[in-house]
Amino acid sequence: MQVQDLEKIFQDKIDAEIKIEPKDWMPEAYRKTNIRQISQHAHSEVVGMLPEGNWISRAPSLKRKAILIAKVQDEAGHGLYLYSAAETLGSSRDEMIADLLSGKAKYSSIFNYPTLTWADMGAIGWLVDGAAILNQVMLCRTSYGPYARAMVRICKEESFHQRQGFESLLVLSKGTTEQKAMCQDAINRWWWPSLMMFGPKDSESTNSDQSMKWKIKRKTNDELRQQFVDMAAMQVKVLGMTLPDPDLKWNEERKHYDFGEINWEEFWNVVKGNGPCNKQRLAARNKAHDDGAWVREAAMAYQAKKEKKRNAA
Ligand code: FAQ
Repeated sequence: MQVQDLEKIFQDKIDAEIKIEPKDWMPEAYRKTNIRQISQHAHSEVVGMLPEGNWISRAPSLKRKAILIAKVQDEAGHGLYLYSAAETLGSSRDEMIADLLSGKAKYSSIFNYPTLTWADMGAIGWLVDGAAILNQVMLCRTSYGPYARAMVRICKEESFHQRQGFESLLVLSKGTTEQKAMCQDAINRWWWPSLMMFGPKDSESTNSDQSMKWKIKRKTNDELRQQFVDMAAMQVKVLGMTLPDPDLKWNEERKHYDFGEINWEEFWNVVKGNGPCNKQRLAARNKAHDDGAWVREAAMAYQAKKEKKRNAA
């Protein structure tokens, strides 16, 4: 069969909402785009454990500590489902992890910001998980089967994460003057980086057009960002706090909130590795990988021993 015919069958399937599965024929660029996006997503979950892990030992109560440990553990699990989904496309986990550790692979810009106070745990839950969910609900319907199925469970957990973050901020927002100020300060610092999570403006997004045609993405970066702004602008009122944007204003004609210009220079600077914590994050991941070498070696030795026994039997 000619490549054009295969391409037509492939696109027809996508148009008919039939999932693409690992053994199906797919254009090489579709495979590559999925490996890129899924592995970046997996790396984000794994690096995303670091800013919150920083507060486990300093959580203000046993309840908050238990919740935070469970949340960080969930992120590790998400990373593992996603690496597995990417492996079905022919990329090995070792390769993907090597690319993360060398700094070649990208991960979400948001995790290169520091977590300075306890309120940051609430702000990450509310804003960062909130932004992640909007994007991930869309990905439950992505065209590549293993990615879509991984996202279903991830979304259930992320929605719990978001609610716990909001609840944690709600408690602070009703607390002492210092707690209220800490809550507002965390919102101020996490707001703009959360908007950047959705990626560059549609006009600057190099991958969006093709990814929309292949239904890898179902909504554009700007559409999702607007949805997020509309949601947060309402929810912040419940907290009795404000979002740090003087241009944020309901637009009756558009039926959406208008909002100010994102600092794209800052975004690209962080993406290129020069954010406040990029070097620290990569150093922490490299150290964890090196420190865990003996565990991987022991697991491999155990597996080899089991196989030897099985073959001898
Ligand atoms: N950071 O053409 P586009 C989470 C890159 S999970 C860094 O628009 P695309 C859970 C992009 O890769 C958060 N780089 O790209 C959690 C591309 O470069 P490339 C992660 C970014 O792929 C919560 C270039 O810019 N979620 O938070 C970013 O069509 C709390 C041009 O951009 C996902 O990964 C960025 N923010 O759209 C964990 C979801 N944005 O690769 C712990 C899956 C863009 O060509 C605690 N990913 N770039 O060299 C996606 O949906 C998409 O990849 C987008 C970007 C929407 C992120």
